[in-house]
Amino acid sequence: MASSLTTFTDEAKIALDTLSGRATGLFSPSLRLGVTGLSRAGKTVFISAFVHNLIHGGRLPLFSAQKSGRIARAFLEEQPDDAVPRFQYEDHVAALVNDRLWPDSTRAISELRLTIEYESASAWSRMFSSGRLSVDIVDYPGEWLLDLPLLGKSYVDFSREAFEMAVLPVRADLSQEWRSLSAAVDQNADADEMTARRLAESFAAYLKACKLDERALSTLPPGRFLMPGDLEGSPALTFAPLPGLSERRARSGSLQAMMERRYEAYKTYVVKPFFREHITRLDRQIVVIDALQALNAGPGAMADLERAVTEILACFRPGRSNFLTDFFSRRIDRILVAATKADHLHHESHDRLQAIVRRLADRAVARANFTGADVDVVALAAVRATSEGTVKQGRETLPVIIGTPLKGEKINGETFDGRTETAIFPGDLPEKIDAVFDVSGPDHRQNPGHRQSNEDPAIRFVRFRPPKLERTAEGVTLSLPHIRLDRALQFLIGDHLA
Ligand SMILES: Nc1nc2c(ncn2[C@@H]2O[C@H](COP(=O)(O)OP(=O)(O)OP(=O)(O)O)[C@@H](O)[C@H]2O)c(=O)[nH]1
Ligand SMILES: [Mg+2]
Repeated sequence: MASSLTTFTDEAKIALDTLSGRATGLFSPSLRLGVTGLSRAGKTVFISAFVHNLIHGGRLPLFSAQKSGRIARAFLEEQPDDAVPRFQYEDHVAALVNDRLWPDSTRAISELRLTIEYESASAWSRMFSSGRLSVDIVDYPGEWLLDLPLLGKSYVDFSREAFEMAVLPVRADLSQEWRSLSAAVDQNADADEMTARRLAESFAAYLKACKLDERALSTLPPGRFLMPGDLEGSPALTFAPLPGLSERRARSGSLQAMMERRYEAYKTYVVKPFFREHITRLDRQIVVIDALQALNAGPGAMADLERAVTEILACFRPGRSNFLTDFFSRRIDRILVAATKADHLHHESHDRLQAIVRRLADRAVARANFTGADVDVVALAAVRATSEGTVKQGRETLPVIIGTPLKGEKINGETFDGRTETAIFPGDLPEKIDAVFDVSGPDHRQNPGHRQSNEDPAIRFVRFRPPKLERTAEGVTLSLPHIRLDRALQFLIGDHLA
């Protein structure tokens, strides 16, 4: 009796929660905005700048609610999900503004609720809208998203594809050690924990090596091998693909059977809950990419970035798999693909960068056969670390960018101390964008993996410290400078404040 009573109250409570959730939703609408991208792409900096500019009334001429003075205030509120870590906004902003340091890498999911009080532009909407919008911002690793395709793949498929990717010229040398280790094991031998661990560690080391700066390759699944979160060392993360598997059922008790079971556990306990609890509840999505890094590494890295964006977009395609159709409770209607760090280029190149991202996103949309949401692109800098100027060199006047390179950064043999401002000529992006995608071009054929360090990259890429913020006479720091962040805001939330 007692237990059925609990069941009843639990159920009633869930029903009530849902009802009251709906009711509050009516009076104070909320919008769930997903922010994703591969590691180091710029998610944390983007969210910090997004929130900071709204709270502090930053200069946002392309964000119409702000421009027309209709935003009364924006402030942080308690987030709706108790079990998700909070996005540590205050820490990130303190690092950026006070210490002029970039925030630490975050590597897991986090959430923040920003509430905006505004006045609608039309008298009609003013009568019906609450004048409040809560934006729930969810920051999560793109690596985790790239796991979705695993749901439709058996362990044998996963293994075969992993080996196919590993022997491609861009990865062959990096995967060498793992492949030889795999070749030496017998998948039919008795399952052995140490063998499983050695293979898993070697496989993870190969996946990590692909991400190193000079390769700049995008990620291969399983995403948690790179971003384990709290699952590090669990059996669901201790498996690896095996070579040359047939479709025949693995012998029970064999190494293959063990690996297969763990692969299935990874899907059940890691991939599915993540999608159900987080991805299917999103309304809008921004995918942050580091296109400059890929451009610098050459067409192979660009092709790889395009593959990752294609797979990411495919995850948001409604009705993709039975699993997702069952769970999508909301529908994502807008997706923004944003190339950040545009402040590494002179403004003359910003439109070119945007054109490159447009091409990449268009191809990804076509390849993912994606419909159902508006996809837009932007080249932006969430935090602008540089200013612009010109330098005379002989008769020529060169456009330069001026900033404080991070301690230890090097240009032409000079190493910076993290305090000295310097002007650098960043280089131009090519006018004809075909070349940057052309994996059959001479640039790529000579060197399919990556540029040699002695080759001149497209852009001279130095990492700068965050900017020094101006203070007013009253000692108030002004908002964080940016490039086209307002355009991103307008696309992502502008229509909800109209
Ligand atoms: N100049 C400049 N650098 C940026 C900008 N955004 C990000 N960066 C650089 O990119 C690095 C990574 O940015 P994060 O925002 O931490 O990236 P993330 O996607 O959150 O990375 P993880 O938390 O590791 O997944 C920063 O440490 C900066 O060096 C920007 O707008 N301008
Ligand atoms: Mg982060």
